[in-house]
Amino acid sequence: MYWQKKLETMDAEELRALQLKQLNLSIARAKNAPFYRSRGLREVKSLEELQEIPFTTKQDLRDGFPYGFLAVGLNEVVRLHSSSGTTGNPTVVFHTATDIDQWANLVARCMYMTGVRPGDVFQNTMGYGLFTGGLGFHYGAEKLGVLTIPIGPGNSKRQIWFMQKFGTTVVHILPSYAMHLYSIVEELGIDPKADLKLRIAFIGSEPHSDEMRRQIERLWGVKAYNSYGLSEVCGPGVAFECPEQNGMHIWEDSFIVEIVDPATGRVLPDGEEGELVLTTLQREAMPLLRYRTGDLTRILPGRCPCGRTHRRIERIKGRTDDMLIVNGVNIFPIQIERTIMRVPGVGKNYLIEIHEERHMDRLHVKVEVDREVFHGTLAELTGLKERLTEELKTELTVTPVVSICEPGSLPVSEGKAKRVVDLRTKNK
Ligand code: DLL
Repeated sequence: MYWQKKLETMDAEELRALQLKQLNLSIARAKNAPFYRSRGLREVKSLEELQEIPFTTKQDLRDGFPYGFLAVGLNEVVRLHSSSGTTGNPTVVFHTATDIDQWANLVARCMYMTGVRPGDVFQNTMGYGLFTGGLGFHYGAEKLGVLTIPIGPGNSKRQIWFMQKFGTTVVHILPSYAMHLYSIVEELGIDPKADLKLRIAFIGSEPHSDEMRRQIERLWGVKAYNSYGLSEVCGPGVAFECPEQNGMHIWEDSFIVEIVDPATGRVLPDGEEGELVLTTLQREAMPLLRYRTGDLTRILPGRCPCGRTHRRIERIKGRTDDMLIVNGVNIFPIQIERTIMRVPGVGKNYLIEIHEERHMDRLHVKVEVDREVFHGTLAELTGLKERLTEELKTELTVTPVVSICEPGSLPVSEGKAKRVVDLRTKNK
């Protein structure tokens, strides 16, 4: 059963007692890893004492490459995953058989929460291999007892063919790919609502706005659930939306959650926005203590009407290093997405470019429009461009240069979407 009622609805005090017990186990395990051994860790008497332990950063993981964080013997490790670093050593994460099982359990719990049951047909379009999106969901879905199609990413026509032939009901997909795949469905003259059996989409692994989620739901005729995770602490299955679709429950029997000020590292109270810091409570091969995820969010106050007591984090706003500074103004790409998605007929794909023009930054926003819109009159297109410019200016306080682009003309990547191209020489 993956409605784990006792664990999922535990009262706060009980949950804290469980966390403290597990935290000391994690500390004891971590001491076996060369990195933590050198930190002289000791047992903690209360959860508050966790704050005395220094943070672990992505740089620490890179410096500890390849085995510096391994806390068990190699004979106990059954798998490694890695995150796609752009510079330097990649981040490598090890798993024991128990780690894999516990991770699958979390994913199964997430899927069950949204109503997936044996008898569903689950198409997993995320990448298999070192990336955790594919295998993470695969093991979770099989554990739940659901027919799983390990199709992986790409080959859009084949994706749709599988959906039709096998009557796929649940899909795991990058939000950017869900938008792109819709354009292929359209091209093929298929109406997903009438011709497919899809009812649920799991979307995650990259920042996306609620507006984009609602578009995906509307276009595909599904309920789309936000799914958050990172390979350093397992992969998908860390935090997930319940049917309320209001924030993601973060599984506090497996992780201790802190939100800190990214500049000072000070722990912030619930409700304040900051960087998410995670401590693993179950992991054997590679426990992490106070890992700085780099992701910006906040803990939503109050209890969720669904009855689960594990706290909810708000949709990820971006990473601390995603923030763009355009002529001194701070901008998160997601603000741009949110704004363009609100305009009908716009935004299935978009690209943000920052140019340098006469020593000033210039923000360019390129947006694809729907085919009917693109073939509209010049006056209509000019009107649309003006409206987008105006709305972006109101949201960002910076006036962008908006370009209207033909559907299918902007780059599509097989993995996570690359939404920002910074062409400023000072950022090279
Ligand atoms: O992206 C794990 C995953 C796979 C999550 C499939 C959900 C679905 P990494 O490749 O290590 O792992 O990237 C982790 O992606 O720190 C966030 O910055 C970002 N991210 C993940 N989920 C979300 C989300 C997987 N729902 C990094 N919203 C994280 C926004 C997300 N950003």
